[in-house]
Amino acid sequence: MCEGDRLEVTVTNMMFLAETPITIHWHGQHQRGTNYMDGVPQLTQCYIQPGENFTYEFTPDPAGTFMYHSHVGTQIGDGFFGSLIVRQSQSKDPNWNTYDHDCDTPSRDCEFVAIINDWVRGGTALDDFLVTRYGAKDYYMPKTGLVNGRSNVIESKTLSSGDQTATTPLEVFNVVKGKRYRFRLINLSTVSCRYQVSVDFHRLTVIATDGYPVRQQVADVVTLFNGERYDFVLEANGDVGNYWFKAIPIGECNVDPYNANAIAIVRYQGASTGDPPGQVDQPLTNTATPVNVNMVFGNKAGWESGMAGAVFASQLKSTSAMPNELKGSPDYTLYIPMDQFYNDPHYDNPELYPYTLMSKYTAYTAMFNNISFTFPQSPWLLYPDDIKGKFCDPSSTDQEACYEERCRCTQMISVPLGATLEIVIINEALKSKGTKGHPIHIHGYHAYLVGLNKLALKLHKSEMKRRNEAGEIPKNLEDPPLKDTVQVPGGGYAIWRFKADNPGLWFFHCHVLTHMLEGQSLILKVGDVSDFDTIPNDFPMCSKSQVRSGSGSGTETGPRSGSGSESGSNQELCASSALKNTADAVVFVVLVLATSVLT
Ligand SMILES: [Cu+2]
Repeated sequence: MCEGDRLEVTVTNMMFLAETPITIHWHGQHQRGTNYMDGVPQLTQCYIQPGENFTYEFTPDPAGTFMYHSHVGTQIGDGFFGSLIVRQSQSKDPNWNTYDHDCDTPSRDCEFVAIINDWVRGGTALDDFLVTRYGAKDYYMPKTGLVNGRSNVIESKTLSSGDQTATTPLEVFNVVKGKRYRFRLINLSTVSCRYQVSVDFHRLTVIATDGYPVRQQVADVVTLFNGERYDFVLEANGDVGNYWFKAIPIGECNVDPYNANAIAIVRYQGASTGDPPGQVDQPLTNTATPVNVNMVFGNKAGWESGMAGAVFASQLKSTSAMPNELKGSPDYTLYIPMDQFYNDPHYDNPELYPYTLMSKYTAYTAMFNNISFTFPQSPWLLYPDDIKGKFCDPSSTDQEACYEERCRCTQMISVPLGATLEIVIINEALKSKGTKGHPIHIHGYHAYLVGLNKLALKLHKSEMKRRNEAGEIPKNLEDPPLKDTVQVPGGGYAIWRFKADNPGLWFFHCHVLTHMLEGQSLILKVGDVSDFDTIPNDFPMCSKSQVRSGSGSGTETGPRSGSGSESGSNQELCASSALKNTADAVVFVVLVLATSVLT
């Protein structure tokens, strides 16, 4: 769709058999004025129960590469997602001239979307999740990666037939020699699958991340962590032929014998329809020192730990300067430490977790501020009076005690509307095995990534605070990139700056779904309840009789459910790829009505 269009999507939950509720989040969209359309269950809306409808309506902002996905459980792992591409006019896109716009055949608009994800073998219902995550890891780990829902080996998700596989034709990106193509990469993995993307013997010019443009950065490999997007331009300047598009996982998706490679084909016009030559397990490049944009940090501290060619996310440059009001001392600096413990006694209580497969103290529990998040009993945005005082923050918990025993509560951090913020996310890695990084996602905002580094194998919050207050942390306060998701390395930090000018309740969480579910989440409350967006009168409350139903009651534009098709006269011009179901397990029906406005 185009910038300025209105998006209206009616979701019908038809998962009667699974009795599973759903919601949809529009990842990276600011929802300014429409906090209640953000799709976080038990925070901004009620669950959409089987048989119920919900209509999301908002004007997408900002423009760029985004996606929609379920925000319930690990439903993303079943393919409950799609891309949301918001295009911009020539005058507004600083990188407009880096790619072509006249690819008449076979790709009309010289653009491709590539959603990359891990195909998690285990079921994604909570029971299966617990058993497989904490008991039968072999079953749980992905052995397959997908590009737009396709792979040459897709394993069955059924427990009883775990060895069965299916194949699909691979995704093919058809190009014409001499043209320049914009690729929009999205990582929607469930577990901690970081993907290194390359196209054999082609260089990639990175032009945007998380929807926002950056100055051109040439790369041979682009790494994406869960929830991230990178846009690059591929110039079809090779010999006519077929080339592998490779998304090679690192981390827990690439531990022998698990290898969730995700592959596709870049095919030149005039080439055969066969597979490209060569192996798919490592990038092939003509460059002596390959450049890896957003490369994962190694086990040593610092940027200089033997990683030639690494360009970290914080080293990308925005195409516009950071506002002056964010360059000075911020009104508030929030230090948010995180870690993963494995000492939760709850997991060994058979009344709470009746799974004999789980052995003692094997369960990781991810958290912020040593607190595992629990969802409120009802969506606070809709029922602010119901649950006053039922929140916690670091000051209301014994932080030292929480290092030893798991603390669980509905963590909320409040900041005044309009304040300038610096959020220092610290991956302490004090107790976690290894030094796993975490991709942290913020709702409602993009923030300037002014700093990112790995300082040590372990990094206590107090040490990070001391260094930051002493001015020892290098920062780009001129033109840092805007991000909504950032990978924070183990023993390292990421520093975000932004103005808290979007009031409401915004989820802030790790985008590794298993970590999010364990409690690596919190609520950022911006402003007071009186500052929040007014909830429409017909907004569904958590009572079945009040939920807006498929009959069209309470709607102002007529019935919205059920057809499963797109409509709107501008679809062909602009919005045809705005909503693209990319996996075969999508289980809902959408009706999209997109209308262009005068621009
Ligand atoms: Cu995490």
